[in-house]
Amino acid sequence: MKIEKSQIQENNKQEIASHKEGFDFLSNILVKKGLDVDAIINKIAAFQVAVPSWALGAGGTRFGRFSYYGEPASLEQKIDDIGILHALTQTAGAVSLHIPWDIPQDYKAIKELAASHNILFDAVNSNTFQDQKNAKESYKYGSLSNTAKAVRQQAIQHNREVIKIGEQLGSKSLTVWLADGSCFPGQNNFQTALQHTQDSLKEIYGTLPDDWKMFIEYKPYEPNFYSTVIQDWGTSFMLANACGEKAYTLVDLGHHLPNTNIEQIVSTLMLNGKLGGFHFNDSKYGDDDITVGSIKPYALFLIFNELVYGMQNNPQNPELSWMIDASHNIKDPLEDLIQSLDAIQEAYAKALLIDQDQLKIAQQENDVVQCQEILQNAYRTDVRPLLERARLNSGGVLHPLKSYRSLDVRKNLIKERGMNTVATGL
Ligand SMILES: [Mn+2]
Repeated sequence: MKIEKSQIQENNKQEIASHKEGFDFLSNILVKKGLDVDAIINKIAAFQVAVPSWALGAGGTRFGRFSYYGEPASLEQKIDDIGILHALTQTAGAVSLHIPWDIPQDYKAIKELAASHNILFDAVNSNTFQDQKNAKESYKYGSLSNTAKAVRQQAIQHNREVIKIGEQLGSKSLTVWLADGSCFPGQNNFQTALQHTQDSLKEIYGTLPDDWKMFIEYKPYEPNFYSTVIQDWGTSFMLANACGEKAYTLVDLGHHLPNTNIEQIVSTLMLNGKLGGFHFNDSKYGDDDITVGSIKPYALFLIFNELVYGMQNNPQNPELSWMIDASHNIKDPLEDLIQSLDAIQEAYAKALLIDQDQLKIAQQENDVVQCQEILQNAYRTDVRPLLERARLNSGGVLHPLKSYRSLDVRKNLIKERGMNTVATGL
């Protein structure tokens, strides 16, 4: 299914009057505050988030998996699904491939298909947390950190192949997330495991093309429950520095222990020019991977405040690779992604409203109350009309979820693909 321009125009026709009313009201308020509304809308419109190829099917837990039907059975169908998301939201202009789940069969055809949806290829993701069929070595006891050299070499070789696949698609970055660690005290020698990991990463980094970046993701626990080799941002930062200037830390919102001050981590990394990638999701207890902004929207706003500050003040930090890294156990994945994209845009828009000059003055005067007022005034603003206008200007729909439902997208996908297709992934 492909959403046609005429369908978008038809959907917007019914909503345009109420949108204009809401937009004019908000725009007046913001202009009176001295904000450049057009500049804010342009920034929102330019903000594109990659959708990972594993996010288009129903996610499972270790207890079971419930299909949402009409799932994409091939990489082509996954890209078509992102095309639907992008046509409606104009925010999902990139795909992040997971290898080996989504190795293209025909590169030229896949590139053409993605281009027809205006979708770029963002970071490619390696997988050394699962054993693949016919693999010689097993990752049961780790990959890049494994005690056996043959296993480490297999994992290094896999990452090199992922880079080669990415090069053929126009990707410019590799994301490495390791499940390596230990389940029981004494199982691993921490120093040996870390040293092996650093040496392995350096070998991968050595084959990275000049215009590529390597993102090193961290996570405190799971699937290993006693220790993880790259457990936190500090370890990732240290490894990135050991590799070189093209290596960066990747922050995944769910990969922190409860109540971690993620906004401060973001800020520290950007000051040092080492924040490269960013994965969105939300969590209540652990790496729950639920819809962005569904649990802690204020925390997301505070994180965006630091991201915006960094984007405006840290030329030493590169442009970030943004990706949604969530799974959908009981929702239609496309509806869940629409909600996540919306929450991301909303937090970003609110952060753009923060009066940075006034905040700086209040901070210098140690006016703690005023500092909080400035942040919360921005946070309490209903910015949805700005998001609508950004989508409208880019050719998307005013209300993506409503249009998704009125266009019967899922019903059409089931008709095209059948009930029982299953997407590759976990
Ligand atoms: Mn992630």
